[in-house]
Amino acid sequence: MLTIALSKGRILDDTLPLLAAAGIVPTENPDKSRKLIIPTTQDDVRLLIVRATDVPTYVEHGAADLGVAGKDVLLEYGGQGLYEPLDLRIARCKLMTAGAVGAPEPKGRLRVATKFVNVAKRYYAEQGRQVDIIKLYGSMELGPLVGLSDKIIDVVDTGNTLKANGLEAQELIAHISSRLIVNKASMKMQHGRVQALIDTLREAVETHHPH
Ligand code: PRT
Ligand code: MG
Repeated sequence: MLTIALSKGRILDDTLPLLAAAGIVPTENPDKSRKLIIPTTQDDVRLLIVRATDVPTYVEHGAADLGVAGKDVLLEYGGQGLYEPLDLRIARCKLMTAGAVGAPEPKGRLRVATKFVNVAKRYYAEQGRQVDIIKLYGSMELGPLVGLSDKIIDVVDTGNTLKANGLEAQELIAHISSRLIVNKASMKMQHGRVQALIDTLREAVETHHPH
């Protein structure tokens, strides 16, 4: 059995056409189903539906052989425990700092609210900047509006969410897209199957999302 971990929403929506090109089609609609394990038209391939931030955990521990995760999630997860053989070029966005429109750059310690705590620490350490990182799990945009923080770090696509909350994007930390990730033991023990799937997905990416 090959198990592929995915999150509902944009990653699932953009991954299904790529999997279909490899002949892997879920036997029920994962967006509608309450099931967390979804069989596919290939008897020996199944999908696991998990939270986006949990995908690397399932794959590193071998509960899934493969997974699809945003580069933002992978940067935050860190570590050397996974292979990342393919950029799927889906769910693209940018990881950015943002602050209130027109707000002056604060003197002294900067307060940054984010769910990307590790990314934030690394980013400001590289700049030699003293910061207090405030961990949030969502609605980061509120931080600067209510005086919780000076800035936020979040992923930005159209910028509409920032704009609707009186914020503006400032520095680019990383361009983001989703990556295929593979468990290290699966890559060894099931090398033929896994490599064949990677190769097919690579071709599907070239067709669906050419450079
Ligand atoms: O929703 P949940 O808490 O379960 O987890 P999640 O938010 O991490 O998952 P999901 O499915 O929303 O996002 C999965 C992946 O999609 C992320 O890890 C990113 O790699 C990628 N992605 C691409 C995005 C966006 N675009 C995006 N726009 N993830 C989130 N957003 C959010 C952003 O956080 C902000 O709230 O959309 C809002 C900004 O969008 P704009 O268009 O207004 O700028
Ligand atoms: Mg979300």
